[in-house]
Amino acid sequence: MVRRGTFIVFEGCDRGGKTTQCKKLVEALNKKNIPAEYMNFPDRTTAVGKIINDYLKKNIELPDHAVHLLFSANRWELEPVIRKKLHSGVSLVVDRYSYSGVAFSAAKENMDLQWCWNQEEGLPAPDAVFILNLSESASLQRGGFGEERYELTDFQAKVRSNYKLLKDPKIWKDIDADRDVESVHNEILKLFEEVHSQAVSQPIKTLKN
Ligand code: FDM
Repeated sequence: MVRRGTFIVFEGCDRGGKTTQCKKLVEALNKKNIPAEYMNFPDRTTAVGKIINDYLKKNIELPDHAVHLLFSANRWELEPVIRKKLHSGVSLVVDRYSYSGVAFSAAKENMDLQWCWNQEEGLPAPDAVFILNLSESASLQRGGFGEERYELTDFQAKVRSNYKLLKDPKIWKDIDADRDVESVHNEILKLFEEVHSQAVSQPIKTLKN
């Protein structure tokens, strides 16, 4: 019987090193002959992802609820792929997922956190969420924000507090991202091994309300 892959999600505010750490983890796992692949949300290459990209680049305007549904639809578009890969024994290292979806959308005026979360119900649940926590001072040292929508200090502060509301202690692993890349990577690798040894023999869980 093929043991299923482990589903890991990386979350956290901008500049915490999510993408670097995701890619380093995949590389390290493949070196150890553990099949693993990188995925990221939003996936801007799909039909829905192209609209999201235009929105983030400020080429188009859309109502907040509609945008939230598009980000969610982007995950639903790839839901069959996620399940198929996990069932075939491939571990997935995913750069942002439903937690970003809810934390960012609910940081806007008049957006209800529970309504945002409802759209995620039924998606595959990760075995662990690695949240890269970057302090304000370390964040300032890592340079300025880019030009995309949401890249604003006040908005990111709201996102940060929304993440705290979404924290599920059973699967949430807080990681101090102020440290150098290798130290963070070594901790992540250790955490992955603990999660992987349990997850492979369990069914894939589903996000619930
Ligand atoms: N973002 C990301 C959302 O607002 N909702 C979502 O569901 C997801 C996955 O999109 F500001 C935001 C987070 C970020 C922006 O993400 C683009 P990347 O990781 O910078 O491409």
